[in-house]
Amino acid sequence: MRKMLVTGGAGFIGSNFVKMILDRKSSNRVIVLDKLTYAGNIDNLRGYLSSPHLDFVRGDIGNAQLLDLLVPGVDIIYNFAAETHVDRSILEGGSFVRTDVMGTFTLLQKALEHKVPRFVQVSTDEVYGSIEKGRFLETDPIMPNSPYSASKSGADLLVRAFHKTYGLPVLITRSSNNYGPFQHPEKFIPLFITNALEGKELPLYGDGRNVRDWIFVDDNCRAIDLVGRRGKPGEVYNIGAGAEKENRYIARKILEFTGADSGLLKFVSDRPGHDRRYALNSAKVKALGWKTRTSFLKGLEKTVRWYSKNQRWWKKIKEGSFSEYYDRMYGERLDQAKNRKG
Ligand code: NAD
Ligand code: TDX
Repeated sequence: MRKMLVTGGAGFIGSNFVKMILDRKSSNRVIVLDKLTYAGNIDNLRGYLSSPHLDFVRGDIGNAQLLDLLVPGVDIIYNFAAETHVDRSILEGGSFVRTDVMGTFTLLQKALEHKVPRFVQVSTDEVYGSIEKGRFLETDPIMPNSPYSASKSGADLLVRAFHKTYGLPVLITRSSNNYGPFQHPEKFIPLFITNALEGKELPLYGDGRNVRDWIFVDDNCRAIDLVGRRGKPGEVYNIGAGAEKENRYIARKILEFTGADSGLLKFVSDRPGHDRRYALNSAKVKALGWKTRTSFLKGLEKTVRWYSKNQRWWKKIKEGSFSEYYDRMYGERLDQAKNRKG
């Protein structure tokens, strides 16, 4: 029996990961530690909370006393917990530094103190910054451009330092943009799908030609699990599906799949410091035996279907404090877009 500590296990990727592990019906025991911030959602683990293989603890990865209770005897830590939305990091970066940098530091300290044999840091391709041509390799320098990616980079550097200095057996995964069921509707794909389903405008930043390398969440979860089991301590693994798409292409596909009016698409003022393009070389994780199973259009169709069928899940989120955030982030931008036309 392996005992796993999964932080951020009530978020989008973390909850998909935990459910994948529990669905395997092995003897593994999973402890989820999650603060349940605005982005964390206990509903994401519905149907699994009564499992004898799962313990859910609400708490902060920066709480050293709590970690002293949870970490002893753990075989592997997967650190998914983070503040994750670039736009929010532009409005207020403090919580990103506190959780992504300081929280990870506390978790590393406790992993070291309690001699945890494996520590997987779930990082992102955004730490590399933007690339015009070609694809990032694990050996490329870190050049973050947003307070979010700078905080994740800080965490990556601490993780590396704990390996070099103290020999902590760490692994870092850097995946590209995930999409799929249970993603918070603040992010691009679920925001556009749910707005389209509600007949609301789809606010596309800048010229809509920024490129992200999209990966279906299940594919990333399988890769993270593989790196946790077979990866080499001290190493970084890129995880990308090689599905590089312009945002405007995705927006149009979402309009097509939802059957919404194409007039809903609005070009609004750009995100400050907006990275133009992300693309990853994932040969290293492929050499461990991983490959993608879900193509982009299949994954997008599946995702549109999931959001169409699970309206209660996302309406509950959108009707809450999210609406204040939405007005702050998009109100003026959408007004300006209307005035430009008029
Ligand atoms: P998410 O925002 O959906 O979930 C984050 C989870 O962490 C939430 O459940 C939240 O409650 C929890 N959390 C936040 N602060 C915490 C704290 N101090 N202590 C304990 N729990 C806390 O994010 P996600 O999209 O699922 O991302 C998960 C991880 O994957 C993050 O580390 C993110 O940087 C990384 N990542 C995400 C993507 C992506 O496209 N979504 C891509 C690459 C890497
Ligand atoms: O309303 C929008 N309009 C728009 O044009 C939003 C929310 C986004 N966009 C654009 C910005 C990006 O070019 O869509 C693209 C994707 O945006 P996000 O979903 O905010 O993702 P991104 O900024 O690329 O960061 C994501 O991928 C890497 C995650 O949020 C991070 O947590 C992850 O590390």
